[in-house]
Amino acid sequence: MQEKTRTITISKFKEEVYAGLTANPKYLSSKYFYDTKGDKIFQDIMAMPEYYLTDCEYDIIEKNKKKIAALFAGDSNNFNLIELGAGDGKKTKILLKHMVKSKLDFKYLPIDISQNALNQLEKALQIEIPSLKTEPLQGTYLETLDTINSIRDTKKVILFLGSNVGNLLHPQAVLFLQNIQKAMKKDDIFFVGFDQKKNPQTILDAYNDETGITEAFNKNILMRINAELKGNFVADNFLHWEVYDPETGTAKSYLVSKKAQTVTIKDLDLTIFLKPWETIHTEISQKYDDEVVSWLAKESGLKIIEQFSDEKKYYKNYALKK
Ligand code: AVJ
Repeated sequence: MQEKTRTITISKFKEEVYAGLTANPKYLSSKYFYDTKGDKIFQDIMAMPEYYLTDCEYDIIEKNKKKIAALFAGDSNNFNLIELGAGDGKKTKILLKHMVKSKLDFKYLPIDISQNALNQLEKALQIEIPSLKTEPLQGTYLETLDTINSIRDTKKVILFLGSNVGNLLHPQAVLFLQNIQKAMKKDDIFFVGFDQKKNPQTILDAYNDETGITEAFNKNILMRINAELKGNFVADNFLHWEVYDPETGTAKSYLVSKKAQTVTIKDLDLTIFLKPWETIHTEISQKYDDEVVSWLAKESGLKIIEQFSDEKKYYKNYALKK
């Protein structure tokens, strides 16, 4: 990463950590889960049997790859496939392989907040699909919208898999989707995954596995503050706590302080005091149904043109147009 970008990223991290830990109630943003260690833990999450999201979406893409590829290509002979939050690209690779085999003319532009994830993805793609044209881009979704916006002459297919939109509450999700819509032209396609409402226990289990992988993922944000901002959080002094409200479809993650404790973060010149059982809210994982997805689409000026689901109806991918 360029030095300038890195400085900006770090000061943003500092700023947001400061704001969150001095707020009442306290919070930290889940976008900071993804450092090298966090990327690795998230890969472990995706491989857990409880975390059904990845398997469902993998299934949907595998079973429908022909249809999806045809939908993406339409009658254009050249397009850009832009992926927001590409991560390790496990699911996208099925599509990429199929599309390259079908001789579709396209370029793949993976975007991710984690430079580490992008480097690994690029390396893997060079080996697995050497003829694929790739152009990785580091940044948050919002930062990279500008780049997406600047691609005007070539057809765009925007991928947003993994129910990543679920990290946003509805009002922010609408703003985000409106920005996507503004960056789209008539023939462009937005292909997005929305995890569906289901038995609340299934959802709780996905975010509260017995092996403690999700716990380690949640606590990794504290470890990152320790490493990058000279903090002294003690992971064992916190509980990983997950709640799911079946009425709103909102799953929320917390770190709960097990006792009265002080934490100092040197680089922020900050000492915070946590009361026993005080919370730090770290993540939202919103769940959806067709009605809510239709509402989100309408609010952001998009139309659902097709949808795909797994057999259990746990998860859905929707193709949207302007
Ligand atoms: C990558 C945001 C889709 O919310 O399901 C997994 C992240 N957090 N386990 C999700 C996550 C805890 C995940 N997203």
